[in-house]
Amino acid sequence: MARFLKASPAFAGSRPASLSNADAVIWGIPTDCGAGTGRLGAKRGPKAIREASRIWNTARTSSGFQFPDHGGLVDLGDVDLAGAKRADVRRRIAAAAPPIEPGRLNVMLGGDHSVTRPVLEAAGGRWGLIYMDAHPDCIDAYHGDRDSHACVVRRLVESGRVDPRRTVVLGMSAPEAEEVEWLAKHRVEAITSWQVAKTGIEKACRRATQIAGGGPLYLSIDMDVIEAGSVPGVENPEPGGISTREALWAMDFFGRRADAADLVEVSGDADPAGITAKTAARMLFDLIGAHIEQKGRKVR
Ligand SMILES: [Mn+2]
Repeated sequence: MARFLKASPAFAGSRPASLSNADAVIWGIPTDCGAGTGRLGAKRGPKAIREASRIWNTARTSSGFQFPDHGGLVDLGDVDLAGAKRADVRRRIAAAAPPIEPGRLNVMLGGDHSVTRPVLEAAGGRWGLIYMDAHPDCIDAYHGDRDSHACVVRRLVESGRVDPRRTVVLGMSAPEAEEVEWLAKHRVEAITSWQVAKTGIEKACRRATQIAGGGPLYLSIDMDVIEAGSVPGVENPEPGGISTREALWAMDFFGRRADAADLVEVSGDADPAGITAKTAARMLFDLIGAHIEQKGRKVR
């Protein structure tokens, strides 16, 4: 069985090229099997984001870097989940996940946030984690479900795949009491959206890298980290998040530092005017563009 289904359209700026010499690889996991705390539709996220990426004629970052004509961004398409039951989804992700190689930024498009866990589990090793999310996702069980997208960070720490000493939640605005307690107990730092407003996004990003860097670094972005009014098309919109401009600045910063990333929770069903998908596409330009730009500088 094919592990990937070709994406149509592919992400803007991508080229059909071999994975072995790509600067970055993008791939999608179209599922919302771990969702259910709000509105569904994350399974249509990868398609919505790819379509939005093609609205502009030029693939260009907010800082002004234009994707090269022969850039090494490869879009593998979406993991084939046709007919997959929930238990199969994790197996199919594990079988399909492209290996994470040094110097080749690995970018996964969700899907609901539960897909981050099988991706990191397939990657092996022990990771530092920057988790950009309004929610710290460390509930023990959401209505009895331990595989819910509300439990991701807790499961990753328990399995040892993520080092709690090198984990930071960035842009938190809506934790549950149980989560605040868990974060304190495991000494996982959370930089709230209020702290970002107070001291600025640059300081927050530097602090996050200081905590999570110094080893393999994974960046996980839930679109609900951004203020609800700017990204209404997410499963759980939260007022009071970071701004779109702050999120874009963070992409430029982390694109130069992360080994792998994901962007999740764009709900294809609840995105009036497509603004959430368009914002996600621009964030990915900035993240991937920063990586390619920096790599080009190193070669020269
Ligand atoms: Mn969230």
